[in-house]
Amino acid sequence: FAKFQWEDPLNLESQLTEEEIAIRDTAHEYCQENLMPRVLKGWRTEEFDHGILPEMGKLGLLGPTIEGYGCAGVSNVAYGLIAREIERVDSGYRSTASVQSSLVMHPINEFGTEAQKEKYLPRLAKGEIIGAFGLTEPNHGSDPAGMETTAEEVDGGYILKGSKTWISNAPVADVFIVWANCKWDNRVRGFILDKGLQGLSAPAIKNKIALRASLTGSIFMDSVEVGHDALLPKSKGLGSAFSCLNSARYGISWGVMGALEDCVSRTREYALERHQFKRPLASFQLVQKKLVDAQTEIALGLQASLQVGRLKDQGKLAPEMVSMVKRNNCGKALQYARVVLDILGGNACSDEYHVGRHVANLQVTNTYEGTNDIHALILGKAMTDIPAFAN
Ligand code: TGC
Ligand code: FAD
Repeated sequence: FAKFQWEDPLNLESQLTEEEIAIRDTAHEYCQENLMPRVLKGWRTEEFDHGILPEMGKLGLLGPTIEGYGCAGVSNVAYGLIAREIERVDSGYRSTASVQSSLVMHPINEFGTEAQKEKYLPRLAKGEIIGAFGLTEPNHGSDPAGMETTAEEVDGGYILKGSKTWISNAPVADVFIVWANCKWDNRVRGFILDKGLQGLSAPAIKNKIALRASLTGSIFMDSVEVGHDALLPKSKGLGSAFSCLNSARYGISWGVMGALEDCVSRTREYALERHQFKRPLASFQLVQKKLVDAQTEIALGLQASLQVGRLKDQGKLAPEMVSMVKRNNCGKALQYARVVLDILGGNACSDEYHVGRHVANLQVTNTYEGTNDIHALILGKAMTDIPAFAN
């Protein structure tokens, strides 16, 4: 028999290419040596660390699946492995990176003109500029089809009016991908807005109780005038916005497994060291069950994401597959991070033990990019052909 490795129970390592292992190792080393020492400050102060994206850019971690424009052009599995390593430290840092890669660089690459790609992608890849993605509105979260933001065609370009809320990176963004209902044909399209445009503002939402190391804000568009070159011309309908979510949701399915892995490894070590009733906590059956349940979900969740990643690389992806792994992995990560948190006893309360921070973050990952229940309904529609969310 092979020796059982508890940290990689189903030997995921054997399913990765040499290139994927090298990228994973680079990301792991960077995250543990450079992000981990900064996370408590970021969490406590809600301050954005402007050094981080350029550092990630230097290592090729931003927009890594894109070919050309200074991007690495690696597999979707490699992209997932990067997300897992970043989120092993903090979901907020992963959020910052996945918005940049999947929600800003991806739509520019998919729906933009050559000039837009040349203008934005190399700088986004280097982390010189920061991007944000505005789909959610104050009155339209799970149901973006009802969005109130509009674009009107005028001489020389467009005027955008409306607001977006709960937007990652918005307060520090240099470039905004904003989705608006176009008045001329009532279809949703994407626009690139540069920071500093008259009528455009992006104030921070402060005092969050989760994702504190990543900035979140609103986007207000008070008759913002842009040229024709702001339109992403190949974006056609809400499906274009959703196609960006496929990529980000897929990355999140890997990322949250990284967060849960960190929770398990920290609580396992704690359980081995801490004694009660003259025995290590790890010797109690109830404690072992908590660790085993969580580690089993990690092993299964990673296998599922790996399979979806391989299918994505082969062009055989169905969006419902992404809904399944996003929903399952986010739900399981939240549930089991909460279970192992109990192992810390009173120390669960301290941010220095890190697991409570992951639990708070994982509530958000289970909500954004489509809530757990919305993904259940997407899958329910696929199984029954009846859309439970529609009239
Ligand atoms: P529906 O009629 O189902 O679809 C409208 C059009 O879109 C197409 N489509 C997709 N295309 C590609 N990929 C997908 N996953 C797609 N899902 C749908 C569909 O084929 C159709 O195309 P066409 O050509 O026929 O027009 O639309 P609906 O309005 O009924 O949608 C329902 C529902 C619930 C599925 C959808 O509204 C939904 O997914 N809601 C959740 C909203 C959401 O996920 N928001 C995320 C905001 S961004 C964010 O949270 C970033 S956090 C980032 C971070 O910090 O990491
Ligand atoms: P609602 O849609 O009001 O849902 C509230 C509850 O009702 C949920 O439990 C939901 O599952 C349930 N519900 C809604 N409809 C149904 C239904 N038909 N059947 C059953 N239950 C239903 N958005 C962006 O566009 N860009 C970003 O960068 C971004 N970053 C975010 C960062 C953070 C920290 C957070 C918290 C959110 C972010 N979001 C972002 C927004 C996020 O995508 C939305 O919060 C999410 O889609 C849910 O929308 P909502 O908050 O309006 O909840």
